[in-house]
Amino acid sequence: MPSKKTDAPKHSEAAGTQTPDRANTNAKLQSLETFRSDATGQALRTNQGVKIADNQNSLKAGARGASLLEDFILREKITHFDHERIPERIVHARGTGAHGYFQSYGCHAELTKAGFLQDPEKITPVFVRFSTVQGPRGSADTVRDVRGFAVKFYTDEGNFDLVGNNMPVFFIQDAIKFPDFVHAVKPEPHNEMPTGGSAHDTFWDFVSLVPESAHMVIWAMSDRAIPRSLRMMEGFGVHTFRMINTEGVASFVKFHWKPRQGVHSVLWDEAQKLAGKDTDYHRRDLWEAIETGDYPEWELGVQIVPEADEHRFDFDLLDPTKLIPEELVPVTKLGKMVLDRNPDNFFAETEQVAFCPGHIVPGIDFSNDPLLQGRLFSYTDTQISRLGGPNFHEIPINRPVAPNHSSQRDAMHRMTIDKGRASYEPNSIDGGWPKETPPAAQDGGFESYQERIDAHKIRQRSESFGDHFSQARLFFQSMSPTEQQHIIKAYSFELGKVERETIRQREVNEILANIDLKLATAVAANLGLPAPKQGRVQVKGGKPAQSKALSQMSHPGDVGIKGRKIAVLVAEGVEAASVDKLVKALEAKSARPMLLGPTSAPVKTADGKPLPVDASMEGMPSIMFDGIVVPKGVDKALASSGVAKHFLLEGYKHLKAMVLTKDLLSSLGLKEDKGLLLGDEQKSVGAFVKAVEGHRVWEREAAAEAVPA
Ligand code: HDE
Repeated sequence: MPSKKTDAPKHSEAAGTQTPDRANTNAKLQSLETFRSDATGQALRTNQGVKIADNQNSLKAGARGASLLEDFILREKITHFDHERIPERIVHARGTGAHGYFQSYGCHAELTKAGFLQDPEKITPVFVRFSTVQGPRGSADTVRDVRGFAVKFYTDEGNFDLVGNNMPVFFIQDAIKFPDFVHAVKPEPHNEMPTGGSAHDTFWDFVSLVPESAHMVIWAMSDRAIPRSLRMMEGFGVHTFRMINTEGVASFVKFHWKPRQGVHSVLWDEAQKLAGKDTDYHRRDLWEAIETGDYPEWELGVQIVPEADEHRFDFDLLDPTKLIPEELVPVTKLGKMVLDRNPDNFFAETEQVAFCPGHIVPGIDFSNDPLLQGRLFSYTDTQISRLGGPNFHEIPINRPVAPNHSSQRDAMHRMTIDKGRASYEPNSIDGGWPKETPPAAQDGGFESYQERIDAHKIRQRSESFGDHFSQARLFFQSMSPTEQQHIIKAYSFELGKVERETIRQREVNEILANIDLKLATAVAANLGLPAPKQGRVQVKGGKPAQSKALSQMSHPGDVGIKGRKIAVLVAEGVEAASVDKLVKALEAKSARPMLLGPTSAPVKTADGKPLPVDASMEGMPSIMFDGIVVPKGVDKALASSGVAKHFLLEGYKHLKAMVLTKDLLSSLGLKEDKGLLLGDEQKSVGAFVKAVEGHRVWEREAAAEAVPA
């Protein structure tokens, strides 16, 4: 049958769709990785290499006898098991990773001397870890939260970690407030609730008292916080960094990742349901996309500001609660990243990967952003307790591909056996090796940007960090009406879960009223609070007044419906030819159609043959799909099934593109619209594909309100 198998192909099959160049590079990289262990054809042994004859029974005095302490096989196995867990990350504990590569679009020598940005022929391996922030390792993927977007570039000059998020700003301006912020957003200390969300008193207490958080909080209340897929998120370096060329000329840069799949979200109702029905929704989506060869792709770009223009803006480039509107400084694309290989082992790779914003290479440097400066310390520090000592750079996933020799020695879990007698520099005993490389040499050593500093040692927030509302306002006013409504609903939902009325009122009066009075009034009404007359803060209102790039609607992507999941509902009596046509048409567009039946058993077609299905409608509800199509011959069977009707009505409510038959449409009581099409498969598929490309049928929102959830 034409249905695409849900059993994802194995690695090697997916690799078959890679370009020969890429397959070679992957094979070469993997052959260097001698630490990857494959037990196929190997005997079971103890950790000391002794072959094991019986892995079913411990050693006892007689078959019913007492266990014997001398059973070193039992003791070794249980001891290792007892220590299998390591501490999860204090934030960003829930994550998923993938391997891939980065390729520069050209030579960017004018901007930076970083080697991986000089040559379009060069392939730089990367490992990416996406994450949520608040929840523990086992929490749900689709909670409302910021997403981590951390990329490790294994460059020839050492590892470069771009440890960003899917939102371009942050909650606080100074690292000293980070523990306070994290304590406020994490589950409350007395009862460890809620898991994975910010809808609780301590979070809203903190952010309503700290106006610098206003901008990031409105991003977190927007659809950006409930992505449809990790493949459909933008990424941002957040802080201002520097890039430096061979002449020593520096520019300020802000990093951006632009997904070719577009920037899309699920609806809040879907997000909540998915958290229960598929906790691993994002993880699974990324994994399956890579296994089936739909490799997600992002373009790396930078906004470039010459050093001389540092003070050109009405905000401070060093303030991490501000973005540079793309209308003021457009994004220059430098290269692309493709994720094309799933990890072999979650723990060894995704869990043990250790990112640090301080991992940079020649040609890249920091700015004085006080949040970034704190991060430079924090990440290495946290790895020492999480990964058990300072040798975590020797764990395979963290090892640079560049050679690494130093006089650092010993410590817990040291893997390298350093030869030679001199573990100090300078030395004459080992010929002076390893030696420094002057920055001016070919492939020179790292040199910090020589920034002149002449200042008082002082604890003070710069006045230029003082405007907390202009960009939050810019964000709200740049949203489409639909996106604005979603933001109003998100604040209302979250604040509705806050027990203390003083906190709700404070957020409305002291924060929202300063962002936008319409927003504050609507949220106040939903909470039954008096509406504020005006904001208390005189907001400057920066330029521009609107930034189109902030709206997700401006990022539809350019890969059509590639990798989108489409449900094809089948039941007894289905016309096989109709299914065939639909599936072929969708596959021709690189979408992923799946046949769903009343159960997981094959259904009988109109000509009496069994048609295997991929899953049942209950097992894979409509929230897991981007569109729904109904082939011919199943009207009656679907109209008389509660599960099928729920599937279709829920899909309609969630604004999915659908192809239905006339009879089914009227028995569901729905009306045709731009994305609800009547099939004949052939005529409707073109319009259906267009509607899926649009992600959701936004025009349907008002009509869908009336349909029960
Ligand atoms: Fe992090 N952050 N962070 N953070 N962060 C961590 O490092 C920290 C910040 C981000 O997939 C921790 O290895 C401080 C901004 C990501 O492994 C920790 C401050 C941004 C990840 C830490 C910040 C991030 C982390 C926890 C304020 C976006 C996950 C475990 C000064 C630009 C990386 C770990 C992964 C992880 C500290 C603020 C992104 C505790 C002190 C701003 C994507 O070191």
